[in-house]
Formats: sequence, C-alpha cells, structure tokens
Amino acid sequence: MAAIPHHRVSVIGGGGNVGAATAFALIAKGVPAEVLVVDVADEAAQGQALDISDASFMMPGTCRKGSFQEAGQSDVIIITAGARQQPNEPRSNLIDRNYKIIKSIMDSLQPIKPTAKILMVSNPVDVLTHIAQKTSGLPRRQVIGSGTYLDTGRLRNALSQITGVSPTSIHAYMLGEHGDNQFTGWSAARIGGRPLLEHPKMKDIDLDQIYTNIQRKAYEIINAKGSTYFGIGICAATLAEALLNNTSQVFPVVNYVESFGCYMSWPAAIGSDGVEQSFDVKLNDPETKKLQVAINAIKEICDKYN
Ligand code: 6V0
Repeated sequence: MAAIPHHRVSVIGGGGNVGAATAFALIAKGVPAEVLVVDVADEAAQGQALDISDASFMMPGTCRKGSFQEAGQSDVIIITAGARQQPNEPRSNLIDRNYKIIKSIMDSLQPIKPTAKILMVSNPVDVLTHIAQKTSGLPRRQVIGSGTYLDTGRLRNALSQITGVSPTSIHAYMLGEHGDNQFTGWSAARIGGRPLLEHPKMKDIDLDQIYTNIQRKAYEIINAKGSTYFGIGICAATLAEALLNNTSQVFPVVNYVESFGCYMSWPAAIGSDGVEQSFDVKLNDPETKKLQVAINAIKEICDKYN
C-alpha cells in the first residue's frame, strides 16, 4: 500500500460535480496530498472517492471518503457544497440557500485546525467567503475564495487566441465580484512588459464583446449540460497547491482587501499562510467606478451576515 501523504486536503461537497472535479484535478495534477471527499450525501461521496482513487495509482496523491471531523483537521478545506445555479439564474440568487449550508458545515467541522486554510468555491463565492470567515473563526488571511480566477482564465484564453501569446504570459485580470459586477482591468493589463491594449493585434478588437462572452460562458455551459465543473475544478486544485506548496503566486482570488473594507476578487499572492500580499492595482476612472459598484454590492449583502 502506498504511503499516506503528509498533507491533507478535504473537499466538502465532493459528492457533487464541482467537488468531484476538484478532487480529481488534485490527483491528476500530482498534488502529493491525501484528498478526502466529504458530503452529506454519503453514498455519492463514497462513489466519487472510489472512482477518483482508481486514478491515483500512478500519482503521489491518495483519495478516500472522509468525515467532517477529519476535514476540520485538514491543511486545506475546499467548500463546493450547496445549491447550484439553474439555467439563466444569477449567482446572487443562491445566497439564502447556501448561507444555511455553509453555516452548518462550519459547525460540523469544529474544532478547525488553527493553521487550516479554507477555500470557498460555492456561489455567490464573494459573500460566502465572508460568511465562512465569520463562522469558522479563522483569521481573514486564511479564508479565501476562488472568485474571478476562472473568469480570468477565460479572459486570458480569449486574449491568447487574439495575440498568439500563451495565456500564462498575459497579465490581465477579471476583478470585482464573481458575478454581474465583475469587470476587466484593461488599463492595468500587460503583455511582455507593455500595456496589453498597445499590442498590434488588439487594435481593432471589441473589448465589450470579449467581456460579454466571458460573462455569458457559464450560462452557455449550464444551458447546454446543466452545470460547469472542469474549469473550476482545475482552478480550485491550483489554488490548493499554492496554499500547500507556499508558491507565492499571484491569483485574482476573493481576499479581504483592507482598503476596500470587504472581501473582493483582487490580485493576491498566495502561500502557506494564506494571503501573503494584496496589490494596489492602478485602474482608470471608468474602471474605478465599476470597482466601487462591486464594493458597494458585496458590502451591502455582507453587512446582513455580520
Ligand atoms: P452539485 O453537483 O449539486 O453538488 C453539490 C453537493 O453539495 C451535493 O453533492 C450535495 O450533497 C452537497 N451538499 C449539500 N449540502 C451539504 C452539506 N451541508 N454538507 C456537505 N455537502 C453538502 O452542485 P455543483 O457541484 O455543480 O455546484 C456546487 C457549487 O459550486 C454551487 O454553489 C455552484 O454555484 C458553485 N460553482 C462555483 C463556481 C465558481 O467559479 N466559484 C463554478 C461553478 C459552480
């Protein structure tokens, strides 16, 4: 029998689509961790864990079904539990349904390991990250959300097709809320040390159309197959890897930004203590207005859950 890896990552809601895709991505990426699949739907958790464990035989990670108590003692706790969007339903509609679920999960996880990091994925992810921090009792820097990381991946893929440059070499972000109040930080975007919008192939590009395509993509996938999970699965696994391996990579994740006074999808360096640094992105005036709209929208809801 293979040795049990030193680190433990638990996926709460792992019986569902996003949780299973995340657990699978952790194994397939070669993250050397014991991955626990945890869910109130016990049989679904068992089925996903058994299936994913079949994928682990040549990889450094292992996978099994786990309990809430074991999950509370994990190094990284990923939350994918809860209701998902129905076709054409905005993410913000999920708040009441998912608030109760997140609160009950935090109770079930107690006592939570003081050094654990929580990664929220369930929607609306900005507000649920705030609720997870409040109800877990962990410091703010140890509780983050996947936020606009997935949207940023969609943006970089689109820009890569236009410019011919790898998505990993395009420094452009979707910022704000993972929802209707997100916006593109065009003025801060860079490629090869130059402003992205000065790239010759960006000259005649309709920027609003790129934004609209990114906004619509989740709805397009949900309408076609019921839910989205592969993209977010790899995003969540990559963030967990950064937390475990102390990589200090910069991601647009939901983190508490002191100058805004709220959780927000904003670039932050992620390491083994959680958020190591948050950055002061220079935006132009129209973008700053969009940022303020996102701050107001998130604060208005978070204030109800203090
Ligand atoms: P799903 O396939 O219905 O899975 C949800 C799982 O949660 C089910 O297995 C439930 O049994 C489980 N669950 C419910 N209550 C609890 C509880 N109290 N404790 C443990 N498990 C519980 O949904 P899916 O996986 O498609 O979506 C899950 C969440 O991810 C939803 O909130 C989505 O909106 C959200 N997504 C977030 C994305 C992002 O970019 N942040 C992207 C896609 C989906």
